[in-house]
Amino acid sequence: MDTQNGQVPPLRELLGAEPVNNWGRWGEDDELGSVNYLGRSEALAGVAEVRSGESFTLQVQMGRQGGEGDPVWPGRFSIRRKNVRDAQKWADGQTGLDPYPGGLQDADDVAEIALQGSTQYDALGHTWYDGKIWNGYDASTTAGELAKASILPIAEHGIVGRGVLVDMARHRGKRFLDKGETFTHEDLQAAAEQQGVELRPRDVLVVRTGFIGSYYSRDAGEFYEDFVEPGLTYSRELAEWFQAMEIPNLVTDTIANEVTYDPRTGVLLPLHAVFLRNLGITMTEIAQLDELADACAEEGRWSFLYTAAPLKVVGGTGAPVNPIVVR
Ligand code: UVW
Repeated sequence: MDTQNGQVPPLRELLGAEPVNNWGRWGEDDELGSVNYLGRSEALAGVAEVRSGESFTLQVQMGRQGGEGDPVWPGRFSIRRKNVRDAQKWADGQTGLDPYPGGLQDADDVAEIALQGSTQYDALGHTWYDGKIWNGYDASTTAGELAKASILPIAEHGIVGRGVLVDMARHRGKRFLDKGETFTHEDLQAAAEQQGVELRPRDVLVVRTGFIGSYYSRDAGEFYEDFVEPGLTYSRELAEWFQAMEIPNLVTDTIANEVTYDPRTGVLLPLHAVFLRNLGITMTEIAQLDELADACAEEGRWSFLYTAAPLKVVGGTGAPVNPIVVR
């Protein structure tokens, strides 16, 4: 790691005094960012990709039984779900379970969830630096709940468009990328070219590393050890490419959408600052892309209708989602 005096530079230094930026592009009140790019013609461009009607859901299971828990960013927890009504509780005569007229019985449950603890959309106000979030709102607006740039405007809008899957793992002849393995926007373009798919402006960019899929076949201790995911790395050219391509949404099968530490400087998650704060690109993490990738590879067809509706959590920093792709 080439850090000056072993120091990790601040994001301001890494991204520059004048970072690639979309602030103000949709007005000073904007909270949607690059999702503004998705309108009727983008939805129709997605619909135009549908051939067979085959559909895929991209969320990982929440609260998987018999495993080590769901894959989450270290420190977060998997859903904690419990029944408050069920056949056993009816049989036990639990207080509060008064019989319904007619004898109908039911099961009911409650859950504590990390809103970023499953496949999820990140709100634009989820991460920041230098005291400013997306569009220049003050970071103090995040106190208690996100008063600005929460997940709500994105959830109210929804995501519908042409999606393209770029399979970096297949491109590199691997089942899944290694910990800390990096790639650039140029690698994405080369992989797309090899797949024979055109990346068009305003596409929802879906990138497969195989990493989340690998969680289910490896030891959880080994998966989390020295936690460094594979993914995109920051360069100014990459930020400019995402801006020029008007990418509204990046979807990956990793927990945090990018290589965990910038390999050159050691900065943690610099693309969270570039995409969410500066460009207003919402990020979808922990997607399960393996089945979709197999189907795309079988037919050599990598574009589709992508739809997603994160939950409408008022003030949320993100929200769980089960995106649906139709091919
Ligand atoms: C962090 O906030 C650290 O990551 P994520 O965007 O994956 O939730």
